[in-house]
Amino acid sequence: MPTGKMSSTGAVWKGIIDKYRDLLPVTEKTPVITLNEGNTPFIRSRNLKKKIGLDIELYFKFDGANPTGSFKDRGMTLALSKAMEEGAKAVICASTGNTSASAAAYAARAGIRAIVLIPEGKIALGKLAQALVHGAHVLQVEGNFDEALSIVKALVRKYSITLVNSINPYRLEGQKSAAFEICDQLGCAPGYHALPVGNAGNITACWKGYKTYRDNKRTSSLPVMLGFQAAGAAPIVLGRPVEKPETVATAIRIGNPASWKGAVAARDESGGRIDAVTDDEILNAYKLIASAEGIFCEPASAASLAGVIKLYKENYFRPGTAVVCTLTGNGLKDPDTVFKVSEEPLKVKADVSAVEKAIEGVI
Ligand code: AN7
Repeated sequence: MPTGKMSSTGAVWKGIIDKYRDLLPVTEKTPVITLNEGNTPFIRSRNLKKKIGLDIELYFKFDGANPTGSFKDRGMTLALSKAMEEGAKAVICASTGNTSASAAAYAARAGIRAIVLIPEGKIALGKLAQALVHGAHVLQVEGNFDEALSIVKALVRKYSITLVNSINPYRLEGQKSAAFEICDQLGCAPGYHALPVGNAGNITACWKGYKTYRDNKRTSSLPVMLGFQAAGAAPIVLGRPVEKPETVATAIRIGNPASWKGAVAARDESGGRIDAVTDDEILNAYKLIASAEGIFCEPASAASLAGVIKLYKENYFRPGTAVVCTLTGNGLKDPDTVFKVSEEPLKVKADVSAVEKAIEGVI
């Protein structure tokens, strides 16, 4: 007989604050604002070895399966929970799309307003739709992400609104949970962890997460961190800000990353690399993950696999070592890019013989 009561011992997933509370800066007084984010699929590559000869133990951490479709939810649950604890009435961020979608959703959940600044015409339509439907106050700035972030920083100095870009330390604290989960799902720390790099918060957070787990004796080793920027937006690779960043991967169209130093530390402390991949390499990997593995991620996310393919060709990887690619965002956010890499579907008459003719050679 159903009792209507939830089992307190059951394995019900209640989000990353509930799961990793002992490793996060929360107390009993912190109101938990959650959409049950985290616990995302950890998927072993099945077909890339045969398809392109990529002979490594490869896994995808599909963070596009988070509630708003990106890894940002991991940080946003903590940022909004702490903001509510501190009595915030509104939050604000600049965004290439995913941060604004996540901030809008978690602010709605918390019952406060979100103000989001996005670069005009340069965010995927699904992300804009999310910010709007969650009731954020959306401003399209006639400029790029870096300019929008400078404006937001100036505003929070003047007004009491909480900044929820990744310069808010709670964002990175929450995003550490991706590293915790990877270790839990793999049973140990991976040998290598590859991520796309935009504002460089995620690579910074994951590296900190691996160190936290190691320091707490939950793992005994640390991975080599690999970050990949788009070639047209690769300030860390170039060693200087890029004034007019350009890439098809609009999520990482960022010329002056806020967590630049954190990314360099992750690279240097782990003995890793931060490299650039071209838009062609990104789109190639994007199509490959979807068509050969059944996982639909957004273009920026595919920079991780594009980079792994690039390094594999240089004989970079130690054999027999697990390589994890974070797939940061869901492909459904940006359907427009699909039509850049796919052919239009055939049109057929509505009769059996016309369809038979059209599928000749397919079956
Ligand atoms: C899908 O939403 O910066 O290096 O404003 O959406 O931690 O910035 C998004 C970044 C990778 C880069 N993949 O992560 C924003 C924003 C996706 C992203 C990144 C972003 P960071």
